[in-house]
Amino acid sequence: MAKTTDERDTKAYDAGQIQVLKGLEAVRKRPGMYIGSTSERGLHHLVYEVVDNSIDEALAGHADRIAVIIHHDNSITVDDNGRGIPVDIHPVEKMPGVELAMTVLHAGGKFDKNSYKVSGGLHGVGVSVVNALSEQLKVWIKRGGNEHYMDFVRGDTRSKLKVLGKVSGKETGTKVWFKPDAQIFSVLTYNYGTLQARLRELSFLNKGVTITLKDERPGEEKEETFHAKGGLREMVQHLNGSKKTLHNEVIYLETEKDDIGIELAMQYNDGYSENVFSFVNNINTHEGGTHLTGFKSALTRVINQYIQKSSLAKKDKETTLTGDDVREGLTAVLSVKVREPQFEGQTKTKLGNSEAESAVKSVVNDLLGSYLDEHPRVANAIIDKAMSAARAREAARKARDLTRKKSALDVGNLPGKLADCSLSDPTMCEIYLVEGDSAGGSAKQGRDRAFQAILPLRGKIINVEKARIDKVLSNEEIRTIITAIGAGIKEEFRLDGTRYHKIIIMTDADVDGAHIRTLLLTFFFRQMPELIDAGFVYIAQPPLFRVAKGKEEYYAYDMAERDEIAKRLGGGNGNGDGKGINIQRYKGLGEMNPEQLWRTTMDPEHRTLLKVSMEDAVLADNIFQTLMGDDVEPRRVFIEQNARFASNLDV
Ligand code: 0RA
Repeated sequence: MAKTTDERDTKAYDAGQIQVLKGLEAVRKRPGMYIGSTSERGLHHLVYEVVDNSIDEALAGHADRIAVIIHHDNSITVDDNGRGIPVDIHPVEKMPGVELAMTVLHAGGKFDKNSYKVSGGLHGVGVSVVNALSEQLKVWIKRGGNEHYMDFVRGDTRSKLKVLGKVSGKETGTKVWFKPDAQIFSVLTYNYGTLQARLRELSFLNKGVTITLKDERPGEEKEETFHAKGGLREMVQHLNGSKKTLHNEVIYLETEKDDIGIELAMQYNDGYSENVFSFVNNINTHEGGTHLTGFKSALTRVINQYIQKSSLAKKDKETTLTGDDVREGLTAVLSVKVREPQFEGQTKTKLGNSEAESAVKSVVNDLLGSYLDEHPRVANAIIDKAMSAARAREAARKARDLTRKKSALDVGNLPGKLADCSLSDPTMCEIYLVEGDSAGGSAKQGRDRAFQAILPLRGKIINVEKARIDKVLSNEEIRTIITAIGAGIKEEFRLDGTRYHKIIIMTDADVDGAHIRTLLLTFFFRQMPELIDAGFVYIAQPPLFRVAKGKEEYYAYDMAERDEIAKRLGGGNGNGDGKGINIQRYKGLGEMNPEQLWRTTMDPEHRTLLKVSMEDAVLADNIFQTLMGDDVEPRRVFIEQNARFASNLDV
């Protein structure tokens, strides 16, 4: 058969090069397929991809230092002291190893089959993807006594591999510099904090590796070093921060089982939440998976077994602790290294390998079991905590049954303090949660009783972040609120059960008022987040000043407005004083009579309400943690600066 021109041209390339063209063009055409997005996330992903390669060298025992630099033009350098990417000609692909790695998709495995590669899964698309998506990339390799150099433009080789000069034979490493392509990325500015968080995490996850991050951008200059001699132990200490711990030593194990590397660190604090993080090959498995299941079931089993074996069982022999009980106050990080991870789930962050479950389960059973035997004081502290969690769980169940019964939409069961409205259509109805009995009284008199209900709250309600659920539910004010709203809480919350579509928090404009408001918002956030999501929670805005002249009176909601009104009333002399102008500063809601309260704060025609939004639940959670955590100072600052999670909305 006669050869066509096309076939002859094709033959002029070798197989490897054809793949080059096809491969990297595909990456540039559909970058999202390889790095997830071309916005900020994707931009940072480029750095992680290169760093992952260096981490692989470290895990194979050949590198212990990785340096990352953000240059003035948002180009990046990643430098390591590993073996250096191979530079010899690949026997099949007929090009230097480094060129193969940089220009062929998934070339990694082609020249190092036996090494223990753990990066993979989410990242692990290969450094060639970074090359394809960079306007320019340069690589320096110290290997075999020479420094080699090569560079690329948008994935294409610009200059062939060359030797720059001699180095000492012991000196090895790889340095990659790249500038993300403005034709590809919509965001080109690196966020120091994002890189910092990931590099710090990598240092915890890869014990002993020193990672530095340097920012050279004008005005941003800084440099940090991340190094965790104790690995995950230090990560757990970092996570527990200033919390009070139940035992000093972080419980730690590191081993290998069935070819799976397993590292676990855990420490209990006296709080009520569970903070367990899991990783597979350095990737955060947000959705958990088999490894996490193995850990959780072993933990529950080991602790229950310890109770059975010890005399504790006699005291409390009915108790079988649940997983939730034994994880109350637990901070733990589990990291496994798996050769061929199967990632599943919505965001591909759930491990599917079944062998990981049995390996982790058996290791935690054995090693944690003997740890507890050898450390009875630690064991007892943990068991005390879990036992009291179990008792609280039981008490909470009873309390919940009680509120559930009471919350039937039966008017007879509504709390006595509630002045309910006469309409019954929830979409028309609103409830004011009012600080104090006296303001509550004014609100009851001033309201439009057709659609406005008033619930006065006495004193401060309980801090729901610091108290356990049973205590929260036994608090009188809290129970009253739950019953009045009528939609239940937590798992049993039903949005369509809510009796009001506006739940309006009305507190004094002082620090105490801000505190009560914060406590209420924390309560809603923790117990009825759906209510915030639905946009049903509001904050009333009472005026701060009354400005009057003779029979004319106006209300001002801030000082600027006060001065403006005073100026107007003052006949244009701008002083606001004298001339019979009376300025009253409201210190509390109680200083307003019912009529004033209605006109300024409750009348839908004139009032301003702030709608509480939860656009970013994670951010809200952080804010509440800051507010309600153990540190007093940030809470004080926050309260003084007022609610940040409320967005202005005229209703
Ligand atoms: C394949 C084989 C060998 C090293 C590497 C890849 C390697 C890649 C990168 C990327 C960044 N830093 C890196 N360091 C090493 C080693 C082959 C050998 O020496 O036997």
